[in-house]
Amino acid sequence: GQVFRLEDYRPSDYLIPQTRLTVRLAPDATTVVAELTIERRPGGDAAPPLVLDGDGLKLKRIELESVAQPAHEATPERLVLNDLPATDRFTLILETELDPDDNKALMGLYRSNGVYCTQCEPEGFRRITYFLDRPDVLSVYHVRIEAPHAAAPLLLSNGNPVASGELGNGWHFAEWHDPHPKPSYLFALVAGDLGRLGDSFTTMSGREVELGIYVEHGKEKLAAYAMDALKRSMTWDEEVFGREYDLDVFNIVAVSDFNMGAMENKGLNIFNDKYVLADETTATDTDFANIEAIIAHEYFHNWTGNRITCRDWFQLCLKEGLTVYRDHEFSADQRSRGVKRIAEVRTLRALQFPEDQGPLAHPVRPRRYREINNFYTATVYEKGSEVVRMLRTILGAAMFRAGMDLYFERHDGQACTIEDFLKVFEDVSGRDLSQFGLWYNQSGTPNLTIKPSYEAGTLTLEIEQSVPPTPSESRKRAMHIPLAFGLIGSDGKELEWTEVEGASVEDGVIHVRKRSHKLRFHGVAERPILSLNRGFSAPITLAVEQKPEDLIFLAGHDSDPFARWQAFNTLLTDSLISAYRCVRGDTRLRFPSQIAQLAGRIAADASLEPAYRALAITLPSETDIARDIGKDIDPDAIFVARRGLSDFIARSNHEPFAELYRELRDDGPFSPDAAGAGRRALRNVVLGYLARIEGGADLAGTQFSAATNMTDLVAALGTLAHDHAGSPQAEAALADFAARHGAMPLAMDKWFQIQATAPGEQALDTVRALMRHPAFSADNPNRVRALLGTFSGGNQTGFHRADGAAYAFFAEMLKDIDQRNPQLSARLATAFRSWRSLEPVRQQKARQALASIAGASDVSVDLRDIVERSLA
Ligand code: DPP
Ligand code: ZN
Repeated sequence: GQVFRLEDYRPSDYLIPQTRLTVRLAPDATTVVAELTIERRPGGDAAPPLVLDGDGLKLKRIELESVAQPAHEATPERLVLNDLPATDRFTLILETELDPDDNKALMGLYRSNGVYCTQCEPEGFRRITYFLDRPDVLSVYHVRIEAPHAAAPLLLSNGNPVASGELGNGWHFAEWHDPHPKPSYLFALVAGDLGRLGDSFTTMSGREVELGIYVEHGKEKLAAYAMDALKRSMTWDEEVFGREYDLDVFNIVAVSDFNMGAMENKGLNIFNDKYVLADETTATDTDFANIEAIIAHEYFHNWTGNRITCRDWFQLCLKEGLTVYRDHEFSADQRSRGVKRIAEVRTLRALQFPEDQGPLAHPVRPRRYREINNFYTATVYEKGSEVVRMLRTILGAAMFRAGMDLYFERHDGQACTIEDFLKVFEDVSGRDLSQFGLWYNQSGTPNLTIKPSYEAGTLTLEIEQSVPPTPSESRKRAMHIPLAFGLIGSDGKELEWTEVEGASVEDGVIHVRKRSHKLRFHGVAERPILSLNRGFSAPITLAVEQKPEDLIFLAGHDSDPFARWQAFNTLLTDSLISAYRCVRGDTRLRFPSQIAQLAGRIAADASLEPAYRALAITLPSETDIARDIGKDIDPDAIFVARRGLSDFIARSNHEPFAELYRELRDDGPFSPDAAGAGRRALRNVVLGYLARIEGGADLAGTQFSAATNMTDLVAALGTLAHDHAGSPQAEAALADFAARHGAMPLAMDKWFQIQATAPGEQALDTVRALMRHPAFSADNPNRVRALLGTFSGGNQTGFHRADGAAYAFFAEMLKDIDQRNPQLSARLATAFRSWRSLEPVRQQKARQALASIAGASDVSVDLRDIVERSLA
């Protein structure tokens, strides 16, 4: 396939300042008339051909400056006009015909549950009409939608509504005008019969904005939390970034078939319904938190993405990394900052670190791609956010805000690059950020090795940085790593120093810029305990010689919540890895009793937030452990080791945990807020431990029967199905859940997920059987992700069974899904990304499965790209 390269960028020869669309909707024959005002780019070549992008299009009619059928070449993929008017500006009219019902790729215009909707990012608009479908071509859109009134009383597009009326024969129309020039990927259209939850918002300058969230009839109440999150997001962006909304209406539509989480189309966000619909009986606390974050994320794109967009798709992180950073900050302000940060780091390590450490590694700003859809990755999003966070750490809050203000002022209405973004911060601060810029351009997770020593009032830190080689980048340059730290004395207080040499240290941050530093802190009163990478100030791995006593001390005393959590997590990881070695070496498992005592102390420490305590005593996942071991992985041995530690902690804390479980019972009314969620989280982690000891199945069964919210219900169900699989309690609970929630697909996803992640090799048969369940659909991305996605990504012993049967099955499923939805199959295929870190037998089986996809003839560019890069 074709490879696109960053260095090949050049501006388009033509611009399209205005786009008028008339869309006449019918399920299998929708017509789109596009009236494009086209201009030669000032200063461009004399009369280059006009080449418009298409994807599977059928051209029905073409008219150039009122001349019908001008000379042209049209294929489904391209429209070329060589003879163009001599004028600088001309009008091209194109009519295309689409089949929304046949569109299972969910890109372009399609129908989901009877609702017409669009998804155009990154290259879906070219499935609607021929266009310069690239983000640096900004156009003002005027859209007219026509449809039968009965099937589609609701007609929405971007911008403000300007006209509507009846057409006779039961048809009607609506016209929308979006005054803000935008790239085609932000175009959206929705038509259907939906219910509405309405509200309004007064902006900081006193403008009234009408807010609407559209959902299936009867589900309006389930949008209340999303609406609340939207209003809080609008206020927050005004207060924290000075950004105000800029249209008269802001609409959100929830659809049930959607490849992504949501899409930030100007004034008309389209959402996967999983991230809109919630009440306590259908959604977990995690769902509520995700809804809050994604509503905010898409809303924040209005400035970081829409008003200022990307010059080309290599710059995707310009809008995504920055907007993730903004939604993280929002959630931190709405909830608990410390807890939020720990959760972010866990996600980064679970999703981005394996990407950076495997064959799919790429820089935050990639330099080449075959399929841009495959670059909506944890590296672009989550690491991209970490880079913005580091920038703020380096510059300080005030300078960072000044840079953002300049960014909005200087680049409003433009399509920009990462260089433009970095330049505003250089300009406001006078600093040179060229070394910092490597974070965008160099892939791989940097490692810092730190050797501390203390003598006569001087603390010496020998710091070495290295960035491991990644595909097509064997040699790396030294990076600027801001390492937040503290020196802690034996009384738990921060120690001072009088002088420091060997690197610049300011505001509690060591600026590591060279491959090696020898850092000396003078005038330190006693041997300090080192608290390093506080708040996870840099997305790196750390290797520090630190005694277990020091980690125990930090786990009990560090004032930085992340570092405190990290200390205990390191202790847990270390003992899990030693246990894993015992399992593989056939020696008896042993765990230090201090770990169990500390877990008990943290769980019961009322001075700490329950949400923090829950995170602290949650064991690293099997995937976390595999990542930290790094090579020759035997997932079965990891399972045994982890279960061993879990049982050990549970038995050592039986009484206090039982007591805590009783104490945390929630009798009051449900609230999805951080405090309520935190109590439930702690209680359910404790349930997970108690379930491992005698009477555990009854305890979980009782919680299942008594639960009044989805969080407690699925926690109990998961415990039963995983720890007491096949027990009467587990069977009864699974049946009961399906009976109660069979009609609510989003709830059934949880039921699929729990069964798909039940440990052990029988999970494959379970998954096969569930694919025939009436609630399952191989066309719906949420269903597929709930069953096949969680099986491959979240069931280490099931997916990686030693005979390779699950790999072979999964490869067949990918080829099948790929026939309809390449984006989905390609995303699922990333489950193989760490195959080389498996032990040799599994490695061989995984390679065979990948090769069977690579060898198939009718594989999409999307899936082929992932598979071939994985095998390379
Ligand atoms: N919908 C995706 C997001 O908001 C792509 N823009 O991140
Ligand atoms: Zn985004």
